[in-house]
Amino acid sequence: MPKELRVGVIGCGFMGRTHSNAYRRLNNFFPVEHRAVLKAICDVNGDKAAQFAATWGYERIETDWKKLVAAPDIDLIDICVPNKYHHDIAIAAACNGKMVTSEKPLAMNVEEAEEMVKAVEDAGVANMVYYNYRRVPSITLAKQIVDEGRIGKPFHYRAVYLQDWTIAADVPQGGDALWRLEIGVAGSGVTGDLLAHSIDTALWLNGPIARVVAKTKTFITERKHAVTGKVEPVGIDDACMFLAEFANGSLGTFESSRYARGRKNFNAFELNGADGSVYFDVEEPEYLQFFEYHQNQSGKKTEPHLTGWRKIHTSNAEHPYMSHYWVPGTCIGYEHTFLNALADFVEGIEKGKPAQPDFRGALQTQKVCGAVLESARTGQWVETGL
Ligand code: SOE
Repeated sequence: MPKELRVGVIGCGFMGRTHSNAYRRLNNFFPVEHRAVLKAICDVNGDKAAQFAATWGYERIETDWKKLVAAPDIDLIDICVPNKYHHDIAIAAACNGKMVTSEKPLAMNVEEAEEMVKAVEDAGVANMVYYNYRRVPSITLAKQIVDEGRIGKPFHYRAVYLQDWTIAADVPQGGDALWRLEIGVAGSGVTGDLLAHSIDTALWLNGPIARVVAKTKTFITERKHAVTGKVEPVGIDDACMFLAEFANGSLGTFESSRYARGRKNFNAFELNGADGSVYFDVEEPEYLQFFEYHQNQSGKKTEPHLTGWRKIHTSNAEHPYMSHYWVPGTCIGYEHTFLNALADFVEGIEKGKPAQPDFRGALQTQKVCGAVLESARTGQWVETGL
């Protein structure tokens, strides 16, 4: 008899959908011991929850998250609501002995994140934050290449994450669809939303960031509130750029904006080391580009006439996660990054090796975001404390 993993998901938005899809597909693709059971979906709007439950196959709905986190038929609470609610839900769930997973960023700020780490660790419950881009096979392959020592001494890390959906001045802020623009609900703008992904990937590939200096910009300073209709100041950062110094001595540049006309979800990075480089951009997610100057196994330099960037189609069974899917040469998509993350989480429970980033891991990203925002306020270099 497979063990059951009875899930209660809180939030019916974009992330509620990506996570629900992952639960539904888990046992089709990954040979884990647990069977995911979509027990309950929670949203304050009961009609919305009922519609969502019918679409995704949840057994029941709940409109009060406080009831769900205490429900005896739930093993895992999965937080897919706006950032403002992560802290209270996660702590209540952990206090009730539930496993907890959450969408990124972990919290509104470092203080909240630290309290959440303490709660899950005191309760001894499994936990993870969905930094899903780590589970793009090409990015996981980049990690493998770095860990194999093929990049050599790192010099530069370069990340950009660009979108363009807030350029129009008449886009409101707030409400179900546009809470990412409301400071009191999101905590920050592109820093916590987009750069948090870039930072998580950077920490994973290139180690701790020691210090940062940042500049943020809010291009449109007032927007109508989607619910109240009142024109209110905009408190989020529309764009953020920062310089970073990694603990390993390499230098980083990070750039993010929601005003990069034409860019819908351009999440890219490059790492340059003495022996090689890797480059990825999510508009071509099935490729990882790798430049090898010096082969680490043979110690030989690549022959000059063969030197060049390799564009690796990450679709062989030997590539990360791909043995679970189709035949070589075929691709997987955005939704599978959540499925891969869930599979890692469940395997982590089964093997007693927690999937990363857990809450403590995600606290590192939160600290870098906090330092970036502080630096943007003060104009000074800020130590991250990592
Ligand atoms: C923002 O537009 C957003 O939906 C992020 O919140 C997600 O984390 C990102 O992956 C796609 O863009």
